[in-house]
Amino acid sequence: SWSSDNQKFCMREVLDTFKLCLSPDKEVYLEHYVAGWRGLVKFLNSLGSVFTFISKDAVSKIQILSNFLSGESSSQYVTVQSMVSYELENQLVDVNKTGIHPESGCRTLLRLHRALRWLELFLERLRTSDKHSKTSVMCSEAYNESLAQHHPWLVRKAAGLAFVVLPGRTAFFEVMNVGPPEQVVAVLGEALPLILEVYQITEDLYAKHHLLDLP
Ligand code: 1PW
Repeated sequence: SWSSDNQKFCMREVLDTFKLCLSPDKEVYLEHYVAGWRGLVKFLNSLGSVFTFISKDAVSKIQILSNFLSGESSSQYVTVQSMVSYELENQLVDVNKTGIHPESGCRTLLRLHRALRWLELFLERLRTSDKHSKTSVMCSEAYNESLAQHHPWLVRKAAGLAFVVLPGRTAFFEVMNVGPPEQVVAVLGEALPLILEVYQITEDLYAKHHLLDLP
């Protein structure tokens, strides 16, 4: 997301997009979820070219979901809840792990959902960190606690190498472009509970339908 006046990335706008995800009755709007991820990808890309390897997969997942959002069944893809019902009712999900529906909305969103947990853990560490904390350590701890469990060795290795060259905390805060460190902390403190809620609602929905291990 880019602010209109200076054309710079602004993390506040991305976090605001995730806030828009929740409907009044606590469903998750797919359009805003995807828009939030678009913003995160811009952020990753502005951290440097080593992160393109990480963002590339997210970009392809975003593209798959965008195609559903603008496709002929778009009315079924308004919320994550309606997507899950629609794909399950129409046998569009590879629930038997036979590899017949490799690009279902359900399995595609699951990958972003797992990555959102990583992001949430990382940003929570960042929020409570002090000026001596290392972003690389916070990022890899968050990764090992979450997404790493779903990745093969080679991806874990590559991710670990990318974390090492993450900008330090001060530079990282500057790239986020939300103001002085106190402001970053405040913005994170406001946005993280909402991201966590989006995560938890999705997690509960997927658990209820036994979709958490989709291949
Ligand atoms: C500093 C902020 C960090 C937040 C951004 C998180 C981005 C997450 C993307 C990680 C991608 C690593 C490389 C790709 C691995 C894929 O194999 C994997 N995808 C994900 C998103 O984990 C699994 O997808 P697949 O292969 O089953 O289609």
